[in-house]
Amino acid sequence: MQRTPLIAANWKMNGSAALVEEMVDVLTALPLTEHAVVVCPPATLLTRFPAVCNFALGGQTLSHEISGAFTGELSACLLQEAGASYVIVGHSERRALNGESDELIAAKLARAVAAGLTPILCIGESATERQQEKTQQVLARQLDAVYASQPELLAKSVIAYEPIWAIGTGESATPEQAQTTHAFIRQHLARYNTQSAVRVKLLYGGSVNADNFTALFRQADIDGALVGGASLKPAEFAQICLAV
Ligand code: G2H
Repeated sequence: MQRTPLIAANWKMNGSAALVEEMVDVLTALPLTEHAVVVCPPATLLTRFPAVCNFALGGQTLSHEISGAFTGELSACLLQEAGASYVIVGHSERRALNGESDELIAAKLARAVAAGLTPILCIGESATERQQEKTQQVLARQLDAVYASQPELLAKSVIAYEPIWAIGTGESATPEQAQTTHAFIRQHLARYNTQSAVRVKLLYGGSVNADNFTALFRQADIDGALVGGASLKPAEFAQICLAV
C-alpha cells in the first residue's frame, strides 16, 4: 500500500508575522506535491498566510464544543474560516499542561472530523513508561480512547507518534525504535478497521531535524513527521520537506 507522505510543522507558541513571510517565501519556491506539507502556526497567524499556496494550514488544538460561552477557546469552524484544514489533537503538551484527558481528546477529534478538518492525533509515552516497558500499553489506551467507540474516525485521521522523552530534547528515537513502535500502532489500529489501518498516515515526532529525518523516513511504517523546533527554521524545514 502506497501512502503519500506528510510533513507537519508545529510552531507551538512561537513564530511571528515575519516568520510567516519567510516561510511562505521558502516553501512556495519548492516543488511540493498537493497535501504534502501542513504548517500549524499559532492561530492568530493563520490569516497572515496567503489564501492559496502550495501547502496546507492547521490549528494546534480546538474546542470540543461547537460554539458558545467558552472564553479563549477556538472552534473547528473558526479554525476553518481562518484557513486551516488540519488540526493537531492531543499533543502531549496539552495533555500535560492543560490536563486534556483521553476522553476530551476523543471528543475534540470527533468534533474536528465532523467539521471537515483532518485531525493529527498525537500519542506517546513518557520516559518512565518506556523504562517500565509500558509503551504499548500506553499507546493502546490512547488509541482505544478515541477509536474503540468511533472506529469510523480512523479513516479521516492522521496519527503522530511522539515519544515524550524525545520532544524538544534533541534526542530523537532511533529509526529502529520508531519503526518498532509504528508497526505496533498500525497493528493495533487494525482492530478497528484493517483497511484504514493500512491506509492511515503515521508520522513520527520528537526532535526531528534535517540530519535525522531521512533515516527515520526510510522506515516502512513512518509516513512523515511532525516537526517542532526545526520547523521554525525555514531553510531546515524545507530540507525536511524535500526529503520525502
Ligand atoms: C514534538 C515536536 C513537534 P520537537 O512536540 O510536535 O517538537 O520537534 O521540537 O521535538
